[in-house]
Amino acid sequence: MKQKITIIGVPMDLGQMRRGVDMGPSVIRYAGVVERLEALGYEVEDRGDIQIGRPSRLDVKNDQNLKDLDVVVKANQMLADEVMDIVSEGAFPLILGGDHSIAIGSLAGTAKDKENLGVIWYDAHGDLNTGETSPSGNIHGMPLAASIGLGHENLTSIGGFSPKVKPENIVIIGARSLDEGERILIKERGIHVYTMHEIDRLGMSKVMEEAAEIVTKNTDGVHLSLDLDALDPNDAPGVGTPVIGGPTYRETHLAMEILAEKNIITSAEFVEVNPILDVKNQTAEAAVALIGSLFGEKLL
Ligand code: 4U7
Ligand code: MN
Ligand code: MN
Ligand code: MN
Repeated sequence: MKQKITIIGVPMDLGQMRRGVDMGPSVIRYAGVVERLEALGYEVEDRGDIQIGRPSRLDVKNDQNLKDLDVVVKANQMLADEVMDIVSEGAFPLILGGDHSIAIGSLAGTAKDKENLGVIWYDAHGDLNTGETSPSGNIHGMPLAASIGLGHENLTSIGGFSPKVKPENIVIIGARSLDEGERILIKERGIHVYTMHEIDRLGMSKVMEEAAEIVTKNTDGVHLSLDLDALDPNDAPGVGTPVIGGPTYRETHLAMEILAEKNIITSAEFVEVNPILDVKNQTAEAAVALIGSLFGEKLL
């Protein structure tokens, strides 16, 4: 029997400044995610959305260059608890964002009972900033750093343990916008990164083969964190921080198909879809099509 898939939505937009990404879970549902998975023969439970609080004023930085920290922390704690519960039921957690700050809670929930979680971070960015290195103070640029134990304690301690993942078990794919502090960290900690240069040179197929090998070496599960801004903005225009020159819709499908073939992913999140910036729900529809491929949909 196929593993049950449990969906949880996280309508979070406080990790960055473009309003609208809180509607991500909703538009991904409208694009037919449940129906798509059911058509593949899965039992799907949709638990609805985590309740996100509102700060009295938006985008206010604290003295450590972190915007809306308290509300982001609270939502992530709730998400972590929810994901732990889904995992304990034996279901596959499929998390719909929301901005990428929610990966802190996703990883807290999925890493809880694992010795070594592997992570595929499919993103135009590294998301390895801390309050000290961030040029923006936006927490959606910090979740991967927080998950390896770096940054504000309220972020690193979500779920009650830290770190969630070891740097050597992480592979970033699609990077083309890295800040100075992130570059230093990548080198210091030995994080594996396939930038657009390697994707162009090796091709997506080889990149995914290598990435799959890295994240399954000595690990007991693999989380896929897919930021829709990883895709070229021509194929995914509905994102708050687009960067030209990304992998295409087709290349990203291939990436998902290879992950499906290898059957290594144990939890996944699709984040940063912003319908206000989208063109006819194209980005949400891309997310749903990619989810289909990740769960084994084939053309023939
Ligand atoms: B996303 C940025 F400076 N690095 O920290 C920052 F370029 O989750 C962007 O990948 C972060 O979309 C993008 O603000 C975060 C910036
Ligand atoms: Mn990004
Ligand atoms: Mn991101
Ligand atoms: Mn983004």
